[in-house]
Amino acid sequence: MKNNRLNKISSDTNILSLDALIIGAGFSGLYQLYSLKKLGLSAKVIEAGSGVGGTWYWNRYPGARCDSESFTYSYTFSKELFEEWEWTERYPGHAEVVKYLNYVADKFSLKKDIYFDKKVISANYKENNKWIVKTDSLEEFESKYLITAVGCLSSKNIPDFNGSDSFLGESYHTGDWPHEEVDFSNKRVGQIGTGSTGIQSAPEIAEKSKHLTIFQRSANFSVPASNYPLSPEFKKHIKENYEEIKNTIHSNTNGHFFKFSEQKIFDTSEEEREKIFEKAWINGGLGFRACFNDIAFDKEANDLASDFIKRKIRKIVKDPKKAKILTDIDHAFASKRPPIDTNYFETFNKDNVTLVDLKSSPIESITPKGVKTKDREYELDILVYATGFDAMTGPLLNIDIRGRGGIKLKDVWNDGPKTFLGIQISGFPNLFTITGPGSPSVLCNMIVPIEQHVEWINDCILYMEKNEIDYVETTQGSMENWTKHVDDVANETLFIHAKKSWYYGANIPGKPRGFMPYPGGMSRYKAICNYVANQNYLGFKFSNSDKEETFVPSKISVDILIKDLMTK
Ligand code: NA7
Repeated sequence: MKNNRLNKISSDTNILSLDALIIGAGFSGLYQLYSLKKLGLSAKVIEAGSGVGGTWYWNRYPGARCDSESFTYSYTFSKELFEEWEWTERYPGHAEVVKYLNYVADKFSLKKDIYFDKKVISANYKENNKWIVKTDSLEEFESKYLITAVGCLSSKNIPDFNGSDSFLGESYHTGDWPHEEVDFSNKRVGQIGTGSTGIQSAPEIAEKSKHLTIFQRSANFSVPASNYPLSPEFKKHIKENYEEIKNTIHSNTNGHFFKFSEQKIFDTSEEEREKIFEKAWINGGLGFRACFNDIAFDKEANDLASDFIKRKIRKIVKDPKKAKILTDIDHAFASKRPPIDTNYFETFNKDNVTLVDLKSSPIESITPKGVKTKDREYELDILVYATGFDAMTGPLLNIDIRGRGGIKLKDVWNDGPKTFLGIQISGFPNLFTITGPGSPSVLCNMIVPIEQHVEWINDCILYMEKNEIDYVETTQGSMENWTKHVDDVANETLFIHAKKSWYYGANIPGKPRGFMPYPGGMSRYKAICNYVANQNYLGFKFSNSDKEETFVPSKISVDILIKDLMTK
């Protein structure tokens, strides 16, 4: 294996020279570091936070909790790790996830290879097969491979309201929550946003504050999480069933343990249907949408599920005016990311909670005292922005990434993100983007695509090192075909009934619209990736700096490959 760049400081400069540099120390970055070290490569991670955790390091708002079940939100690459870690609840809270990642980092001695408190500001590809990476503390690194592990939901979105800076109270974005406890006692709190995050934080803030005003622009579906402490028997069961759990989540279409029912909604009587919905509601969680085979695919079936949830909301929320605002939902169930909650709708029955319908009375400005809508001003001590993220592209475009000939990623993605498999971008050799746009990532239990991506990238790097290849780069055609394929598949799904969602980039003014994650399912995606690798990396080209294109891409075009695989 070619390995002549180990940890050496270039003699003429102060640049640390590495085989691989990884940006981000969350789930992706930690596993990528572990994997590359196993290959014997020199690799380091640069992380903006002071600790490991990535998204979970920053998202520590009240109620922050994973919506994948804990036993599936675990790495499966190490049986020993899987068997020795014990989750305490059905869904892990943010502090427990951070604890888990610290445990992983310590177990595999990863922290010594992580630079904390450093933010990558630029990454430039130089023609001599080197990426030059700079941080905000002005260090420079050079590496053959650059791997972004920056997460999909890590670039916060703070809407540009008139007078945003004028508020004299405290204001926080949920995705950049302070490490010190925020004291809500006796405070009048305003929360803008009712997505997955706002739905988690509102009940907790209402509990702790004098008054909570929830500003809702779009009503949202939510299903009870039905969280509970895990029993000793269940913990034992998890440890004893590592293989089955691993195989199930890695072969399932969404990376979760639950499977979609075989039963179709219109094959059941009304009475039977109601019973099935009721059982799924009590069981709670993301599995609700799988209680019938067709909720996620057939609009009429989906309408029945939507109707069931709306009836539940009306039953829970005592004030019919509030219930009306909360059920005025403009999208199909699960066509936006479906939140799961603990007492969200019940929160609106509390005397100290006000619901403001921004549809009828939009926010006009943020004032020194609080929030002014068309109808009135709400005086606040604390303002919480639960306003989401510049998803998938934001974390990458926050870094000034320039590829071959100085071409800027920002310019390449001017009309919307384009990748091949979500993993590579033409013009950016040896750059791998874990869970980039075009990967299934955010549509799945994230750990599953993360492990798959890291392993695929590792195999590709191993292939290159064994064959003494200097660079790998996807082709423009592969990228165009894949991006079109992602869009075509999205057009066949119910996602088109929520074109205002962040999946389409619609939450960020000026962001190009296009469905970003791959909606064809994790199992199909994995089959495509494996096929690509088995065909000597079909859709990619390899070459050496001294020899032009030693490896020629296969003649089979990627669209033929996709068509072929889609019919299997
Ligand atoms: P989301 O799902 O993007 O939700 C953001 C919320 O903020 C949503 O209710 C938005 O209303 C609202 N929002 C955004 N901009 C505005 C403005 N300008 N005015 C009023 N309201 C606004 O982000 P989350 O953090 O909740 O969830 C993101 C993911 O993180 C989630 O799927 C989990 O995987 C973790 P809108 O619906 O756009 O009308």
